[in-house]
Amino acid sequence: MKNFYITTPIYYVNDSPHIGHAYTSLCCDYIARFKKLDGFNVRFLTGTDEHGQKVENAANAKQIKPKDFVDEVSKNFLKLTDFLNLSNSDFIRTTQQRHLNSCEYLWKKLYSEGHIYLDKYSGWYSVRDEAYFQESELIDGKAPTGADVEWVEEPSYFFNLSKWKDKLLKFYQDNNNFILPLSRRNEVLNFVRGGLKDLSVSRTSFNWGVKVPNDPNHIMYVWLDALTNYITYSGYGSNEKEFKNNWPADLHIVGKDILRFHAVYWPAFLMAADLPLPKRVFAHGWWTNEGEKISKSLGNVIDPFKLIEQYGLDQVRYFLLREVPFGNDGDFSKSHLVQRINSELANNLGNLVQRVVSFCLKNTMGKVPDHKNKFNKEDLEIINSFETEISSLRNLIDQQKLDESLKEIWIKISKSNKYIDEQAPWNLKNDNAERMNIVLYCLLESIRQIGILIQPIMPNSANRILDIFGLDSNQRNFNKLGTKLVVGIDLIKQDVIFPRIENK
Ligand code: ME8
Repeated sequence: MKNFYITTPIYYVNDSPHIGHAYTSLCCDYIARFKKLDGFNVRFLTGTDEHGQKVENAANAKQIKPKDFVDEVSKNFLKLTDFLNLSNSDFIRTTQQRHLNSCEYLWKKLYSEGHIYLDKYSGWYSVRDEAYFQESELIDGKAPTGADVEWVEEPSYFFNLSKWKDKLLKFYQDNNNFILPLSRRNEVLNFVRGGLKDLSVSRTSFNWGVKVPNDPNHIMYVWLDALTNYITYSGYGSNEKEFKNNWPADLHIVGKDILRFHAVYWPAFLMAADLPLPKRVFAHGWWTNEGEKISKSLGNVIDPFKLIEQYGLDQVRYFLLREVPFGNDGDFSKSHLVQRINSELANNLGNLVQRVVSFCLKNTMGKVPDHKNKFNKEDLEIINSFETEISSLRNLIDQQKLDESLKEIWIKISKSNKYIDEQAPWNLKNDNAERMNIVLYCLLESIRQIGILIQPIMPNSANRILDIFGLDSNQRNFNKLGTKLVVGIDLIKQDVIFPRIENK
């Protein structure tokens, strides 16, 4: 089996989970589930980023010890993982011993090879971004993200980032698709071409973090600590054999705001440590809420728990994956959500299933009817197009064209809807029962294939569709798309799969 390793960013525990976290995680889950159904040995990692000044400040504000604070808040992210029905293989926390060990191991490696040296930092720092900024980058005295910056002067270890500029540029050139989408790739290239300064990788003005080996007054820069999570999980510094098998990652999915850390700093750290580089970093866009930037001060933060409670998990999963071309910014609008649920889920998909199954329950004694191998051209198009469909889906998923892959499946659904209207089995009932049976067979077979294909998007609803045919779990993988429905099996009725939402 081929390996596939995908990661979400690890989330800061200074705050409650919001739609941005849910979105990144869902996109990864879609890809992870797709790959698993497609026969890959998938590892999918998510977790929480628990160190740094931002988290220490948040704990102080609540007058709680940082460790107690992160233990509490991390639970909310773990709960979200469950709530979103993520198929993650592990949930890493940067306060875990396994992670402290791998951070120390990496530091020692970088230090012993001469890539880290002690000096003094003086410059701007944004706690919200946990990032250093040069004077020239500030806009009206603030970080480009709008976050406040503070002047920091302290002894600091530096990573010799400047030395890696040419090697990074060569790597980007040799690996054209390392950074996607391409527009973001260009931003990164311009940044690196503009010259890299050595990066401060330790702080002394707070305590909450991984202590620098042999110099415990220094706390490792939270981004060096956080990025290391991806190799901690793979067994870096603890299990060489496992690490060889589990690293590099195939895909880091991140938000556009943290691309620089993943596409510049991370590859440079890895090169310096003589480690293979991840195969791809994909940066997705940001959501606004009904046209407005999402922020706590505006009070328009979208709570994923509430959203799912109100509209249903699979409905929200579908909407977030479908609404925005993956990589672009997008706007969250309740009316769009309701519209998509009613038209694409309830009408196009739900109705197709309901109509066909109810008709069979009345007219084929609730069984998969016999086709007698008398398929015509239209029939064969409905039941045999899965090969082109799955290969096109594979292509789209491997380029992270997530929304397009959903469109592709809905084209298949539309074709089945068109077929049912054109073939009109209800008109065949009285004088051509044989033809009616063939048409119904093809529709049921198409529904089975659709059920298989939508599993990574809407696992629960897909299972309910596949339960109609009483299929075992090993009958639900993509390599079973071609095994046609067995004539004569009983159909098991399901309640409405996607109820319509009535607008008040
Ligand atoms: O950055 N729309 O964690 P984080 C879409 N700990 N995505 C959004 C968003 C929005 N409105 N707001 C935030 C960190 N995000 C670090 C990562 S990885 C080694 C360390 C996304 O909790 C954001 O782009 O601040 C990012 O990918 C993710 O939420 C986590 O953000």
